[in-house]
Amino acid sequence: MSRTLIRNGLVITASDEIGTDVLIEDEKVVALGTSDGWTADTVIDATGKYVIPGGVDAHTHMELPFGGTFASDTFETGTRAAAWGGTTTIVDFAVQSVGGTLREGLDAWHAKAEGNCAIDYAFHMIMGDVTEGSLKEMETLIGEGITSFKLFMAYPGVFYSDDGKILRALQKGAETGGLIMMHAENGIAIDVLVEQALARGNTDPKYHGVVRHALLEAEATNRAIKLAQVAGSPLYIVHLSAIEALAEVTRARDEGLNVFAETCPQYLYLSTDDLARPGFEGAKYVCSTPLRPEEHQAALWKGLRTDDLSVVSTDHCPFCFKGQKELGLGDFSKIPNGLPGVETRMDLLHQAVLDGHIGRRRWIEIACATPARMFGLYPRKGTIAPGSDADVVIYDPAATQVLSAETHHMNVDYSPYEGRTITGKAQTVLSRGRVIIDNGEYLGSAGHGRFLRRETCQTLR
Ligand code: DUC
Ligand code: ZN
Ligand code: ZN
Repeated sequence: MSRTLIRNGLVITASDEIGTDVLIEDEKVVALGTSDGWTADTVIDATGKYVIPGGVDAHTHMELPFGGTFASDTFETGTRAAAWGGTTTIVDFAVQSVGGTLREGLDAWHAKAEGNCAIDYAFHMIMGDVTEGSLKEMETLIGEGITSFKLFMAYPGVFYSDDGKILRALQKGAETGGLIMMHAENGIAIDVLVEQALARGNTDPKYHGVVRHALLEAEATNRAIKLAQVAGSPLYIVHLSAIEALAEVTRARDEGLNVFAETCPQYLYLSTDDLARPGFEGAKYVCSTPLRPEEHQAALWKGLRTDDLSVVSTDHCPFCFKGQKELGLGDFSKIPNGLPGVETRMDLLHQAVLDGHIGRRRWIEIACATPARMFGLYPRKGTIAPGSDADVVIYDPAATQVLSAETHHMNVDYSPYEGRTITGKAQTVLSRGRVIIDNGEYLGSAGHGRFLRRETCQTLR
């Protein structure tokens, strides 16, 4: 048995901040307290540092096929980058293709991930084809720890589900405990606006933000909420970016409905000004839902404080500028949708603590504890407590760093935050008791990360 002792740090969880020591045996946290009399093989001095749970990023897309190309991070490169940024669990999206089964999609994702991950991983399932068969398969998958299912109201002809299919999936979710995650944008209306914009010669990246109108996010969010209400099902809205959509979620929650939503750092820190950068630079900022005008940011921060937004995940879906984003030169609708972010989420949210948007415990709540609870991983992940996996980050709240593609570890040739200075950085990262990052050195290995079978949602009211 190996024992690690982390001494003299400030342990921060979603509920507490305590100056205490942490004892780890093999892969688990076994005790918090005063370490007098405790023996250990390895002692980590965390004086002046935070000791926080490893981040849980509940929304990533490693190797996602999209727009004729693939997201540029593999499970190997993407999970390694996550580790550098203090994230020790990802929940990625396996994809059911049209005409295929959930099983085929899940098997393909297991094959991509197994033996390649630096940190632990789990899967949601994208239902690209809601049929009698795939609805039945939901039950089987829940038994295998795939307990959440993403549907799309956008992308007609690719991932899109109509209202009937959505209602059936929500009903199945209500029956089985599977949580439906919704990409809430009215894709049918958006496609009309795309066609009209291109016909007018409006081909630049900034038009991506214009056609994906905030009201079409709000309308879809409202419709998804009503369908969930009819089905008697909880609902989780992914990557919420618009004030108007947040208002729909807030109203539903005020009515007492089990409606939850996440936002992502790009919506908190970037805006349509970035999409409108000169030349083709704006393509670096094309994702869906799109970036919004800057005034939406204050509403999202408020939503995070009031818990109308419960989670910050990344929607990490990187495409290189050269050769991938460039597929949309002359036609914004052909720019692959997605931004990198798995490495920078914990630090950008720590910056939000310093900027006064959220408190320290709320930082851990939205980045670690709630995503773990929402997706059935708590308290194994998302906290530091006896019995939890020893996924622990020694975090230096005073270290400064300049975000840049030159220094990041994600497999993508640009940083959306190039040149931005932020304060705070993971110094040492443990995944199930093993040090995988230490003072600027990667000590992990592909294949250390294990597949996590998840329970059903633990957040229902
Ligand atoms: N949004 C993105 O930006 N990328 C992948 C899929 C999605 O919904
Ligand atoms: Zn989506
Ligand atoms: Zn996504």
